[in-house]
Amino acid sequence: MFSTQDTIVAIATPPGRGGIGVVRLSGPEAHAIAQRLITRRTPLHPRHATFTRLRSPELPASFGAAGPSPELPASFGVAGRLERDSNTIDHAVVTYFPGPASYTGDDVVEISAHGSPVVLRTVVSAAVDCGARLAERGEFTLRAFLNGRIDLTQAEAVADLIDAATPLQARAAFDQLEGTLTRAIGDIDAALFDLIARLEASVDFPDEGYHFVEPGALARAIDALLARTSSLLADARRGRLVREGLQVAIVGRPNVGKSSLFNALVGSARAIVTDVPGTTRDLVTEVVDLEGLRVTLVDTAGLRDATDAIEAEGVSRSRQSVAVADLVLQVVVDDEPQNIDNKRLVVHNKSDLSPAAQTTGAFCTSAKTGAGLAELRRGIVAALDADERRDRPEITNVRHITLVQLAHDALARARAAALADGGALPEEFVLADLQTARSAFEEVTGRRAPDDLLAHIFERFCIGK
Ligand SMILES: Nc1nc2c(ncn2[C@@H]2O[C@H](COP(=O)(O)OP(=O)(O)OP(=O)(O)O)[C@@H](O)[C@H]2O)c(=O)[nH]1
Ligand SMILES: [Mg+2]
Repeated sequence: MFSTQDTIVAIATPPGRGGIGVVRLSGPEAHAIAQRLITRRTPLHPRHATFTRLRSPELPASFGAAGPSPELPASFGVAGRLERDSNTIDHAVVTYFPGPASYTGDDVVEISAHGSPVVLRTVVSAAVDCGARLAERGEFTLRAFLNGRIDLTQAEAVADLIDAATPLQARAAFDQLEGTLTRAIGDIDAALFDLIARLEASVDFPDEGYHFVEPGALARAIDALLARTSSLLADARRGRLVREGLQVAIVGRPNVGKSSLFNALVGSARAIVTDVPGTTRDLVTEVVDLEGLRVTLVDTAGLRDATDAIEAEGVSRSRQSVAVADLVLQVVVDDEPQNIDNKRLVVHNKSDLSPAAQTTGAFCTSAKTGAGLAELRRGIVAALDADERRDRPEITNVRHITLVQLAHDALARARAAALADGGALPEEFVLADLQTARSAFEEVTGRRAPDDLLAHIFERFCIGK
């Protein structure tokens, strides 16, 4: 399904305009194609940045008519002579990374031009004219995986690192990219492999009555593996929270200032605020970074007997968001009765109007003046129990967690089988569960990865990654 025989091309920088834009080529023809796109005649020196001009072998008439870049200063002349060739596209810095020591493992050429979508698209289509194919989403990273440069967890870490919304997420993704999870799984897998090999030897020579592994020792060896999977899984909840973030719902009666508080915490006038009770009707969400923690804030419709069908739907959504939230901010303005539970913080808002009305244990804020907001932010982080989450978890991705859990369960079954009937059970029973555990680990790292799994994982990527 996936070929690495052709040469792929894509814009690697984000869409839009910028100082620099990068076009990336990867594949056997990358160097030859790049050479046709630049005016410099000498071959590109590996891993050296080369300043040159980009030219298009078949330039669309419209681009040529507008003139390449009339405003370019003559002092920018490359290779001695300023060619006002109508095929010239831009100046560029071109770097050639010969395989296998490149990002993808193939020959790679990176062309850094000015960050103009028109220029970059022209470079890409010129490369296609020279025989390259447009890259699919994540295809550069997929090639790195297929060429054995990185394993699947590291490829996934690239996407996580690019998507990271908080520094903590970015660090956890970077650790994974550096191979922390690869090593943890690799260690377990090596021990498992050794155990399986010894058991298989016993199975292969049953007549000798020779047991390579004594049941007690077998159970102890499995225990050691179980301890390692347990410690990975202990990290998992925290890991998921770091990766996926937490939900904090802001609820309360109409007009108490929920949307105003939401806007103050988000730092922009995201939600509509009016003095009409029942202003907010739908859920409004925004992701904020609270002391490194990714938090999705949810503003909700005020809770009351709804006056129409739209508001009724809004109120029902408010209730749902409370049910799924990790933490609820209950906003009040007077001493109304509150449901107190451990996932709820009471926030007494409009403190500028009624400073006296203090509820014990409540946060006192004014969305209008900003008073008490810093304390509320700290309170949210503390309530989310964030301190213990500040360490970088080894495992964050649900796919990995599910597979490690599966391996863990299989190991537990293998241990039980090893000890059953005082070790009288044939080794095959233990072996079957150990093999199940092993294939789960292989699926984490991608050593065993069906094409549809790969397609699913790389769909998440952007083009050019
Ligand atoms: N003085 C004062 N006014 C506030 C404060 N917070 C909000 N308000 C005002 O209270 C009114 C209602 O604010 P909203 O933020 O729309 O209230 P809400 O709880 O979202 O209301 P619904 O969406 O209708 O449930 C607006 O006129 C705000 O300007 C505050 O801390 N002090
Ligand atoms: Mg509102």
